[in-house]
Amino acid sequence: MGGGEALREALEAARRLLGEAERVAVLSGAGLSAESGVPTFRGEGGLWRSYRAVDLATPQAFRRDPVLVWEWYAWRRGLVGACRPNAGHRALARFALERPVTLVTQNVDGLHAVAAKEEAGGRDPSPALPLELHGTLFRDRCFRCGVRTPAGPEVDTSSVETLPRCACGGLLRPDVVWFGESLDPAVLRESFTRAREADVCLVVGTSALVHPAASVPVSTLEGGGSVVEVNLERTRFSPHAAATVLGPAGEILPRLLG
Ligand code: BJW
Ligand code: ZN
Repeated sequence: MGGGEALREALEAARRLLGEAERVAVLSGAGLSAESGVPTFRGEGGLWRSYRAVDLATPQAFRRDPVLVWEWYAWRRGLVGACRPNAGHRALARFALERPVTLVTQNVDGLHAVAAKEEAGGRDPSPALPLELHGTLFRDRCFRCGVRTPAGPEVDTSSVETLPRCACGGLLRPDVVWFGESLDPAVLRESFTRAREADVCLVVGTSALVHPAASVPVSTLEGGGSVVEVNLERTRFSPHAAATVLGPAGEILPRLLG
């Protein structure tokens, strides 16, 4: 079977499953934003190819060297802040505005929300706003008391004294979830409940290696639903998917959901 024919068949199977589904959950990962210019974590050009996660994305790293960690996040805020949603985000936003869909994302880039607002026009964008499992780059949280605040102006990373601080005196940090940290229990509970109730979980652009996020589609399977996957390559989840559509999310999603 040629590549073109395999793609058509997978797309057709996926479209049929989504067409028959009453409720849909979506789990997105970094691959969805790759075509917007946001770097992924693993694989070619991925952030973890050039940077060590333990030096940057753990509470221990922040305790050891908050300036280094903030330098990395200030750089990423600049990079991601200049990116725009792509056709994949837009297709998902339209889909969620029209159907009973819950978007769950591991991404911290805020691009689902930008697409939701743009696609909603004057309507209420909330059905297309995602549950953000790993938080967001564009909010701060106190490393001492946990209070959340909108991200301030550009962070001055010249020394620990110039880093942003909470009213309690503690250092602020980006409100993302680092390795070894718990995910927000309310967001986690809601994500798993919605996934379990879904007839189909659409898994887009994630290597499905990081837990507990990677277990969201497992919950759909446990609830009797099926999984449709969109990725450039097969993942460890592919053997459990009813359909795996191989290709760039920005091209596949509009065809799948249009
Ligand atoms: C495209 C594409 C295109 C590219 N179109 N596709 C159970 C088992 C084993 C380990 C654990 C476990 N439970 C907990 C753990 C430990 C740990 C973990 O999972 N480790 C594994 C790596 C082994 N988990 C945690 O620590 C979590 N906390 C937790 O569970 O707390 C309780 C606890 C604590 C301690 C011990 C036990 C329990 C927290 C995880 C936090 C993850 N944080 C990060 C950083 C966020 C902040 C930041 O951005 O700086 O989140 S890591 C990074 O990985 C980021 C992502 O959200 C996450 C997932 O990555 P994603 O989205 O899958 O991206 P990639 O790059 O991996 O994949 C991209 C995919 O797209 C690829 O497949 C490409 O092919 C594809 N693609 N272009 C379509 N155009
Ligand atoms: Zn504080």
